[in-house]
Amino acid sequence: MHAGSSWASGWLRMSVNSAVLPLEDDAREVLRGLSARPKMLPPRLFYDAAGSALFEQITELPEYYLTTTEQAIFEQYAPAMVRAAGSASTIIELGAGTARKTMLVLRAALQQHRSITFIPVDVSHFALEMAQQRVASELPQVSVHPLVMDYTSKFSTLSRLPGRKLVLYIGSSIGNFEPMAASSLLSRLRSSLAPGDSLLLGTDMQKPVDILLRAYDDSAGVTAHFNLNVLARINREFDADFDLASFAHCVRWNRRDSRIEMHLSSRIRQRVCINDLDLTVDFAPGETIHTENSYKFTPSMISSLASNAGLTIEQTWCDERNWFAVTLLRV
Ligand code: AVI
Repeated sequence: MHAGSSWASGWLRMSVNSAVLPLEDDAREVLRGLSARPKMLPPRLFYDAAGSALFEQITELPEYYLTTTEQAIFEQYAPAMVRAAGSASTIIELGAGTARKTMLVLRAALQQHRSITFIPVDVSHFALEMAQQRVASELPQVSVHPLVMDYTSKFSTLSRLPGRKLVLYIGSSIGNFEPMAASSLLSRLRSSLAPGDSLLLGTDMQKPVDILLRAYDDSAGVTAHFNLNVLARINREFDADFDLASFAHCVRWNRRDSRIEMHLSSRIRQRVCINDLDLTVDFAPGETIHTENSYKFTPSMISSLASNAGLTIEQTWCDERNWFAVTLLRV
């Protein structure tokens, strides 16, 4: 794959196939996941347009402390973070979302550099447009070059970007990867950066279980809706007949692996047809589809993640309850 246009010309695009490949990947993963025992689906399937909008709603729920806690850390420490990162003039954000917290970093970077380039990276055009509009209206001095790319599979484009780089990977998105996959992702990221470049990594920390369970099973039912939306997506994209009312949102704390798990539990014995995949799936009452893991970290888990990826921990910033951490890692 190659960048289809010069990075200086605005939007960066991967090859023409990038719009087609994910669908084929989705079909393969739905087939494999629903044929497996226990049944599972990859969490990236949550993020169609409806799922992305539901996730935005989740970030505003009182029970979902992650976003507000991380935001408060950035509000307090963004200037210190940017100083500690050194003289980075190119700021890259993986899984850019709406770039709310990033604005704090960009503002702090502008205090230290007259010219800053911001590269939000996401598979979703929609998220990138929102990020671009926000930065253009609030910080017109920053030059924004959105990059449409699946950062979970490749980083090669990043190595061609000029200047000292600071990568933001925040929101505890790393927590949705299995530990080996998380280390491998960070290690591939490290290989595409140069010595002296750095990464700000946001991680949700272990805390009392009742707080964790409420964050993923909110009283307004938004997270339940977000979880069930994956079945609506499979109905629409693969001509399936999941009856959403026959599945229940189910959240568990897995102490051994230090993670919150989301499942969809079949309320009854039932058979579901996924016509486009020529697949029939039988469910026993109470049988589940495992849809997401969200790892909750300890300082030693962050240390292992960093050392497995060949990165050095330089500094960590936390809120006063130690519920969330933002760690500066150096290449
Ligand atoms: C995107 N990610 C960090 C969220 C999390 O907390 O693991 C996804 C999410 N799942 C349910 N609520 C939010």
